[in-house]
Amino acid sequence: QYVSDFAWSSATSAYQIEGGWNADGKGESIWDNFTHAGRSHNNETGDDACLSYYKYKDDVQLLRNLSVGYYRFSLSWPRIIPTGEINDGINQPGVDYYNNLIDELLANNIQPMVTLYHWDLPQALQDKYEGWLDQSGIIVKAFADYTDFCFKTYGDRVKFWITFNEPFITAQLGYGVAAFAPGHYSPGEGVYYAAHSIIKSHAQAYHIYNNTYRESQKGQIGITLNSNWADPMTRTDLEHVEASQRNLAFATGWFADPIFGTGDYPDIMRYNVSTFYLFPKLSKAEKLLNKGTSDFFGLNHYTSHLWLSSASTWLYQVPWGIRKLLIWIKRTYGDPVIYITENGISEHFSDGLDDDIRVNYYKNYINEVLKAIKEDDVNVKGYTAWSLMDNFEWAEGYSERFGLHWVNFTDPERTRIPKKSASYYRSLAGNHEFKSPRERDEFHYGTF
Ligand code: PNW
Repeated sequence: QYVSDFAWSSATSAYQIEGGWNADGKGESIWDNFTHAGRSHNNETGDDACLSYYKYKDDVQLLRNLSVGYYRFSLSWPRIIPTGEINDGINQPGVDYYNNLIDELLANNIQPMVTLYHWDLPQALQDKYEGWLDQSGIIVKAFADYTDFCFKTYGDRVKFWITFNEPFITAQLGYGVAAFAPGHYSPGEGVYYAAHSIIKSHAQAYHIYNNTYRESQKGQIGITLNSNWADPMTRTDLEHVEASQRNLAFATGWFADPIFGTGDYPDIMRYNVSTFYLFPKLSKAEKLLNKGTSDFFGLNHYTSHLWLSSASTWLYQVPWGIRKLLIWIKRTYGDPVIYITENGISEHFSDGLDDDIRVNYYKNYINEVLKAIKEDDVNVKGYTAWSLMDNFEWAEGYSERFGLHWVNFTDPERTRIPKKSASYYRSLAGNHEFKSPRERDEFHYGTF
């Protein structure tokens, strides 16, 4: 009675941990530009962050001590290709940094799970083409060339690729309300065009891998979507049930329907949006290109609407929400393989090593994942704790800590210390599989 081959993992992203923002020929990213303009909390930046550009070997030892078999990290596009366009040249020291990290992981028996785009677009692509707003095809081509280079360079050792992390957040926060880089304000219209070129870019990268590299490299490639569970206030009132469905379609279906479903945007979204704004169309050929372009459903899940809170204004603790969401994904998208690529909770900057809140969060959420696997037959193959260590939390700067390891940001060495949650997580991952006994189902899952 256990789930074997379960992938236990922990995650970070390049801009949030690396530092070395202009080291050894790295190009500027939209997050360098955004934070240097003072647009994050307290004028904080990722210029140094956790200094993982220099301390990656220490990070690998943290992972080893957690007993995880996988590490999810991201590649910084401008560290590899400074202007974003491959014809302008690559940056060899940046390429080597990831070669070294990957080799160090494998030498320690940890498999890399590599995200190709975790929000740090080369600034030059934003300046020249308006980044993801570009509809001419240039941005899609630039991303395709970059991913092709990565498959060619790292694919002999990397067997798990994620094209985009949370395109919803890029579109809405980056090009909608301007809370994230590049800080472009265009809610209601720009957001749909940004999403449009991201979906096309994802599909291109998938096909490049599929056609050119899959056979020899034998890896898998997919996308990671963020999704909150939207619980209807009552199940007996159709209006509330429909509101919940609408929320899931706008937040998750926006990307999941094109990639895991019909190839096209959800109808309900097109009808609602096109009443007020221009809503981009996917041609018949594009729909075919989108459909089925992910070997797994990468899921980042933190919260549901709306219960116990945390240090992040948007994050409420609702363990059973993850189980309902997993069941919804299974039913809506034809029972895909699911990897949970992020789950976790924040504390305040002043909080320390006794992170009981995080221990409880992981205990309760992972227990619900276990129920989804055992009771509901959801095909979950892996679980990833966000984050390996405290890091630069985007617009919130260093004010929120998500780490299993505590980082001393006033120490030039950025010392990392395991929190209570690190030993708790180790106790789960160290078994390499789920062995806990079944728990009885206390909820009723009949209505969606
Ligand atoms: C995700 N929201 O971001 C990202 O993938 C991580 O880089 C990040 O550190 C982590 O979750 C914790 O925030 C999100 O406002 C950022 O709803 C903001 C939101 C959701 C996810």
